[in-house]
Amino acid sequence: MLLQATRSLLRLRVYQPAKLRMATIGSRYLTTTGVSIKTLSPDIQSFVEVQAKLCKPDQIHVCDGSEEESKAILEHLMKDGRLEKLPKYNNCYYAQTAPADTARVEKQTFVCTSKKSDAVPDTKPGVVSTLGNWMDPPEMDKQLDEKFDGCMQGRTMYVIPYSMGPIGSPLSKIGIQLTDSEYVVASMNVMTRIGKKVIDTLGKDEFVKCVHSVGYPLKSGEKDVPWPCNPGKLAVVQYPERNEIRSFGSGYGGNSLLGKKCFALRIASTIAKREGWLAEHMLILALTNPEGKKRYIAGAFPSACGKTNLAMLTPTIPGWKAECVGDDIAWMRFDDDGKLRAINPEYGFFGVAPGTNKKSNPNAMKTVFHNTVFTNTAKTSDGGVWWEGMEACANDVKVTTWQGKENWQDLSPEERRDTPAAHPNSRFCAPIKQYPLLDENWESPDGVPIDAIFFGGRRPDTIPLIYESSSWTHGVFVGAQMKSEATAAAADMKSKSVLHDPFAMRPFFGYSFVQYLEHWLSLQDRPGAKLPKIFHVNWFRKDSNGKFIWPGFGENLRVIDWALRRCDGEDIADPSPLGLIPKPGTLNVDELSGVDMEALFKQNKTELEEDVKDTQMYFDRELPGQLPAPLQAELDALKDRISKM
Ligand code: GTP
Ligand code: SPV
Ligand code: MN
Repeated sequence: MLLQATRSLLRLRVYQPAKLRMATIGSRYLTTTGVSIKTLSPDIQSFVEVQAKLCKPDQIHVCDGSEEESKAILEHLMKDGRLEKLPKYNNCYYAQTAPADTARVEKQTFVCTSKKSDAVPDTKPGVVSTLGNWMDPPEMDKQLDEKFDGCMQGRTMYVIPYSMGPIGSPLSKIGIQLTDSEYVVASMNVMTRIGKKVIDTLGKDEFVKCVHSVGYPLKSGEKDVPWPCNPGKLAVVQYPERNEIRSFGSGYGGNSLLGKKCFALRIASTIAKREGWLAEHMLILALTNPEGKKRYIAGAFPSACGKTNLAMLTPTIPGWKAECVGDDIAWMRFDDDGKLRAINPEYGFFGVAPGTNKKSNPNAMKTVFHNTVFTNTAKTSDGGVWWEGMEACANDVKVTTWQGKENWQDLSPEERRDTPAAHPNSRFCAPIKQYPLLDENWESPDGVPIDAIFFGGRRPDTIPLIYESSSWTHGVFVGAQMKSEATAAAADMKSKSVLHDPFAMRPFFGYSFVQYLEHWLSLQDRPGAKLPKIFHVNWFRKDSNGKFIWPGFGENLRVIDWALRRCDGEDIADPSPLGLIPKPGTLNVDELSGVDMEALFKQNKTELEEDVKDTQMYFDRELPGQLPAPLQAELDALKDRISKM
């Protein structure tokens, strides 16, 4: 035992705070650093002990969330060569993942409930659901126990207490993530509120148990690899009935930052259904018009379809103000007045880098060049980063790709197009507090009142720039039939194919889509509920040359302006087969030239017929006989409207 302890001490690579302690974990003595394990609640202590016994880390560190700790973690990552400091910016770092670990992996993501139909709808015989993967909890436990057995050998187990939502807010929820990745600790420190202050508010509250391992144990003396991971054994598993998450084999993004999609969407959506609220894949934005009227909107677009960019919008119509509340996730509850109020449970941006520049998203460019970790972007010889769509580098600057290939700038234009310098899912991880235009209520424990919800996706054809749903039920139908081109945000989805992605939640449902639809529909039965209006937008329609017709980004405000005027009851909408669209001349296109508005609003009968046929087939395959009747009625009504075109 003494030998073990001495070995642990010798291996101690994390910073050595004044207090080094020993704790008995199972039959072993382990060095522990940071906050004393003994000060944690008995429930947390036993959670840590059980997992440490299984994962067999060399030592344990309980995060206190201090500056000093954060610095030490970054130092550690740099010493291991896993992070590189970027001298061009202020306190920014660069990381490269393994080529096999660059995005979420949907096929290996599971929701484990005792009854299968609680996790995924019953599909037509022979059809594999695209709405999530289910496994019986004991079977999954068996598989995971084998994977996790000894998986942290040679590494430190970090215990991260974190709050989703402002610490102490009645709307917030607490998680404890165990991880063997310092990169994950550094990222969680940006994306969530972590540390001792969270523990202090914990009391007897329940917490979500999160265990994460890169799945790459080190034998004694074995040298670590640059980016440890284990893609062959990857599994991202949610147990909603136990408030538990177990993730193995990946160290990047939503696979490993468990507060984000795993907790704030998959687990939280099940809690939300139980408690009568919503946990959604939505941005939250405050907009103030030139008359000074302020409204909040929420928007659900699938991964890499424009949430962060809309959340950071820079108005192009004079007199407007746009302030950010959140860019990815909204937790929404009704208040006593029946108003739906949203909080952003996160504390940072984990944003897509490519496409971001001073014109498309000046506010992101003001936010990300201090205290930020960049992952899988390209790196430049002047100590900075670069990605496709960013302003060109100076002529003498050399570009190294996300895979470490040097002198990318010397490739031919064709080669550069075929082998992008930055991975398309490369991201910045930056504290939200650095955003220059945060809404004054961004951290309000009561949340902000939502007046309109926008659904949308990447639709190169068929779908107009905007249409409005005619009722809450129609709005739920609009969310249910959402489709979008696949993007690089998921590793295993074929890019450019148009997939169904209802409510932008396909990869993030924590419970069956059928029950989810029923839950959404039921909100209108709430006495006194003042429901937001629901719109569908499409920034991504293309012309015959494959070019986006709509300029997008800041210009999207023009579309939202129309929607908000609809919220004010203005008579500016005409019926159309899909829904209400702007009466001619009511969408503000002042100072905007060269945009084919007709092409943006065109509804083509053949295209729409194909589209509804596909939607009907989708429901028949994925949830035969289970689509709530009001939604089938909406689909039938839409078919009827199209047939009359
Ligand atoms: P996740 O973080 O994966 O959930 O993605 P997101 O929904 O936040 O998407 P994001 O705003 O990061 O945008 C993804 C990509 O779409 C980026 O390359 C953007 O530059 C691009 N994009 C965003 N908004 C627009 C738009 O209005 N028009 C066009 N053409 N591209 C856009
Ligand atoms: C998404 O894919 O929607 C993301 C990135 O926001 S990740 O956190 O990896 O899920
Ligand atoms: Mn985003």
